[in-house]
Amino acid sequence: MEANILPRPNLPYQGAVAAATPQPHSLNLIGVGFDGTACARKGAAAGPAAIRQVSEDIETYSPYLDRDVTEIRPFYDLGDLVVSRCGDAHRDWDSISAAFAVLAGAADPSARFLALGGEHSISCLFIERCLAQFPDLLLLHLDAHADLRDGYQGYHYSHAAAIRRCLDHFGPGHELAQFGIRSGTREEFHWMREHRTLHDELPGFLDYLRQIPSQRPIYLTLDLDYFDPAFLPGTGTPEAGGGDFHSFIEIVRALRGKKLVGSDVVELAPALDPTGNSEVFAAKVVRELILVSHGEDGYAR
Ligand SMILES: [Mn+2]
Repeated sequence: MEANILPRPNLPYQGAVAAATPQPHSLNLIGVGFDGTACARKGAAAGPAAIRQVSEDIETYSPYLDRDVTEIRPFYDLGDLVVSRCGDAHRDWDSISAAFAVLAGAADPSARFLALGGEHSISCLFIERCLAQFPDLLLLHLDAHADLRDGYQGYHYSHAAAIRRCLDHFGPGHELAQFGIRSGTREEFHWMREHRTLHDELPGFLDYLRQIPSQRPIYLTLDLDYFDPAFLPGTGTPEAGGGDFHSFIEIVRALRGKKLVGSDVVELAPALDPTGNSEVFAAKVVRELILVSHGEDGYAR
């Protein structure tokens, strides 16, 4: 199985222990540097390495959660999933998918993942695993885009189809809730309204999050273009009118005490922001997700 993982990261995310295999009853960070179907501007392949590197420069303590990544149970950084770059995004996707199947197949069901993208299409690998594990999984989707297209530009697993590919595996007990969406086709917006998945206002969304039973498994997929490009320009398909860091923190705080069983942070394209601010922003977002993935007892849920 180690053959499917790149050599251990020289520099794991700050506070993480480098590991070669997914660790049970623990949070496991893993990078997937794939941006093969990115339609506008590529560069998300470099996201995981940038987040790890700048994580060294931010504090381990979160004043928002009053917790410190050095004080929770050990969490792990597996490095990056091997991504072939043959130039054909279809074949590259197949290789990622096969590598993930080996990794997930060997992982104990209690192993939790926090995936670092890469483009948004990679999320469905991790979400599919959680949908299979938890018949009542709630999928939270923060994004600028609806990502409900049934494929895009010839790619079934396009990043513009990230959520649609997850819906392919939805059962009757699964639920989708979306926030931040401000771009899509008329059909996508009709679908979201018809299925009442889209939350328009932050206060209402926070109320919705707070009423989630503490034992209900939740997966959070965060496309960084959820944030306004004024704050985070380093992403492939920026969209004006987005959220700020404070809105994200309110969401994270509403998830405290909940059962977050998986998450991902995708679409950071470091080269698109020469100031370097976007990757620092993303590393801080990841810190909050690491912390909120652990219960008050310090264990991953
Ligand atoms: Mn997306």
